[in-house]
Amino acid sequence: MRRIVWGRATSSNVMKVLWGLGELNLPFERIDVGGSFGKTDRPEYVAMNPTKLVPTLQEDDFTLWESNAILRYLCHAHAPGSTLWPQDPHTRANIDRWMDAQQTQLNRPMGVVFWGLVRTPPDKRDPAAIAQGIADTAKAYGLIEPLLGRHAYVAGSDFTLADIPWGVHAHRWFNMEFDRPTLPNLRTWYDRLCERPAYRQHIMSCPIV
Ligand SMILES: N[C@@H](CCC(=O)N[C@@H](CS)C(=O)NCC(=O)O)C(=O)O
Repeated sequence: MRRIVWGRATSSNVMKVLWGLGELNLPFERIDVGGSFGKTDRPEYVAMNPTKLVPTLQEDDFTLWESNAILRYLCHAHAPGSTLWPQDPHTRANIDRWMDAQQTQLNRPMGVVFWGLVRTPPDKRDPAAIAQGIADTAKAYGLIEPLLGRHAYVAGSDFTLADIPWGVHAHRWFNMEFDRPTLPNLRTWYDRLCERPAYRQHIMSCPIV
């Protein structure tokens, strides 16, 4: 089977999939599209992913888009017994909830901070919007801060899919230059993620651009 990840490695949503594949030890190829690489509006890409966004996963003639759905698919199809996404309904629902919460709670404010500090030249920045984005991001991270004081990972004592969407953004959060509100449990968890080979390879080694 030929497995391809379509998407530039600097995209947070592509990073989730690369990290997940690394955790599962699943081989893949990656093709650069999106951002400065373009090509996401070509008919052959739109046929796979009508949102014209990245990532898209292709396994032979099966294609899937939406990063969190791809992570769940990979576990379901290729690692059904994995502790990344256990089959117990309550455990799995909790993991799914935190994956969704990254999209609904964290993504927007983190995007304001990232675009404001990284993708906008200093003279064009809106300091008030960035400050609000930082406060809102800290509030979103505040949802997992107490959990991380009780157990090592977002959904319990095991590393699971719930850690991946939040963990991709944590690397940016701790490595962009600004005055960070203190979230000690988040920091300890981030340091723990930094020990994982797949995190080092796909998240830490990628420039924040
Ligand atoms: N909900 C989608 C969002 C995908 C998305 O917004 N991708 C961004 C990159 S992080 C994108 O494609 N941006 C345009 C581009 O890179 O050309 C997912 O999780 O996969």
